[in-house]
Parts: sequence; C-alpha cells; structure tokens
Amino acid sequence: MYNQRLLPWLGQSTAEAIFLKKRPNVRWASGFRGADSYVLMTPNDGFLITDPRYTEQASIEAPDFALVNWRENGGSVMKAVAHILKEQKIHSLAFESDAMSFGEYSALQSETDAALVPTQDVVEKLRSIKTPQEIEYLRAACDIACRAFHRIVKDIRVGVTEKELAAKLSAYMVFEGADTQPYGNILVSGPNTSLLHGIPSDRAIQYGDFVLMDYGCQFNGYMSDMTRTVVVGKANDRQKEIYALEKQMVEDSLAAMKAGVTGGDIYAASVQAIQDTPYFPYHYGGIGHGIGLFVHEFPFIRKDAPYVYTENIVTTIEPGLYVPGWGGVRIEDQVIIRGDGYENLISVPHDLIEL
Ligand SMILES: [Mn+2]
Repeated sequence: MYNQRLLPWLGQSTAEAIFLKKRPNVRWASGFRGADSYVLMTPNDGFLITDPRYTEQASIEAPDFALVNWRENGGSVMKAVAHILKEQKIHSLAFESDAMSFGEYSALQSETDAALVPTQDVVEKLRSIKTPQEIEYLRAACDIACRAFHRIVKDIRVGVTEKELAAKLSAYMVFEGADTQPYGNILVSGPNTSLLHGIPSDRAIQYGDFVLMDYGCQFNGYMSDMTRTVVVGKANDRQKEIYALEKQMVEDSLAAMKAGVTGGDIYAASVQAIQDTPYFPYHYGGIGHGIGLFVHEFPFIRKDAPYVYTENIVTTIEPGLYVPGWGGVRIEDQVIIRGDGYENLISVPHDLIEL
C-alpha cells in the first residue's frame, strides 16, 4: 500500500516530492523488498524506479506504485528521475543527503532544473514509530532468536570453535522460521568477549570461558537483536561480580524505559550500578538503538541523547562491561516503548547460565 505516513511531511516541506534510495526507506515507503530500487513520491503518486530483473517482484510487492524501468528511461537512474520530474511538473525535490553520492547528485543536477533540497532522517524518524503490523513482525523475529538460543546453548562445550557455533546459530534461526538473508552474528569467547563487535574465529571454547552471543535474524525483513553471555563450566568470582553488575545495569535501564524519557535519561539509569566502582571506565557509552527494517537505526541511546521516546518505538537496550585482555559481558534486550513502561520482546532470562 502506498505509504500515507509520508504525506504530512510532504505537505509541510518546501519540496514538492521526495526521492529515496536507502533500501530500508524504499521498502518502508513502497513494500518492495528487492535491490536496485528507488522511490520518488509526490503527494498524489508513487514511482518505483528499478531494473528489469525486479519488474515482476515490484508489481507484486508495490502494486500501488508506477514502475519505471531505468534502463528504458534514459539508461540511468538519475536520467529516469529527471524524466519523472519533467513529466510531473515538479520544481523541487527532497533527497537523502547522507545517501546520495557526489556523482549521483551531480548527474541529477545536470539533468533537471528542479531545486534539489537536502534532507536527513525524514523517513528514519517516521520509521522509528512502529505500526501494529510491524510490531508483529518484530515480535516474530525476536521469538525465533529466543528459540535459537535454547538450541545453541546445548552445543556450547569445550573444543567447539566460535565459527562452528556461529554457523549453527544462524542455521537454527532459519530452521525456526527466519528469512534466509544472512546477518553478521557475533559469537566470541574467552578474552575475545571484550571486543564489542568481534568476529567469530577458529578459537576453540575452553573451560571457564565467557561465550558472548550478539545476534539476530529477520522476519519479513524486520530484525531482531539480542545478546546473552554464558559461562562454560563454573563462573569464577570475578566473572560473577562483573556479570552481576552488568545484569543490574540492564535492569536499571529497563526500569527507566517509558514514553516521555530521553535517551540520556536511560543512559543515566544504566550507569547507576557502576558509578562508584572500579568498573565505570569499562562501560561503553552507546547502549541502545532503534531497530526495524535496519539493525542500528534512529533513535540512539547514549549520554545526553535529547530525543524523547514515545509509544511504539522499538529499541534495543545493551549496556556492557568490557575489560581489555580479560573479557566482557553484554546482555541485550529488544523492547517496545509503552505509555507507562515497556514490553520486552526477548524472553530469555538475564540470570547467569553456567553450562
Ligand atoms: Mn544491538
């Protein structure tokens, strides 16, 4: 369905139309899920610009959009855009200033007399508030990831490598119903767990290791993101101490979440437990992000983030403690902001699991 949620923005903008090229924004506006696709929207019409590989898919997924095959309309995307502007008598066009390349911008400028109006985060801000349908897809993606967690913990044992476990975790999510598009899961162990975005390696799991799994899947293109850190064997005292602080940080952050708070408020809650401990320097300041058709999206939670949360924003919450050379612990949940609190889409408990 032609996305009505852009119309109020178009109504008050100086631009008469908007051009979108970021894939999640194209999908959100049109429903089309393929690559090489661009949307041009006016208050009355939607145009989906793509190439012949995708015309059948586009007619199914974006039936309300006029399909424009750029190969047969000027031979380049920007020539096709200029052609639409001329035909529709559009004199000003908004574009995503952080996505359009210099080459694309120059090409469009040379093809059209229309004013080009730079914008940022127009669709990202609209996309951050989820519809009931989007929430159902996100809920399904999170349920799949939680079911995969209960399967992967049975495979974690001494001698298995990070790569083997990462591959199995991805497969379990597909077996449980996820889309097949790959997603770069983080599954790291031992001293590698202090690397915030470590890459699974050939390291074999050893007794006493932390194993940190930060992973997710897509369901109908909507994404889940969660992290759990487990111990192989019995946790030692330092592991228990750091894990307990981390669990407190996540739970304090969750307790602060509701409509009306800012990202900065949530960050402040997250550091209460470590403020007066030697572990304060080991936390990382970015502790959550919006999530939907893209994994790290507006709004972001960090110190002094001014954005005020409203109902139906879906966000992750993931404070963590990372001691270089020793290891780290992260617990990450994905929640829906509600008027008086939040709903957690991740059902796996926060308690330390010793395997
Ligand atoms: Mn995350």
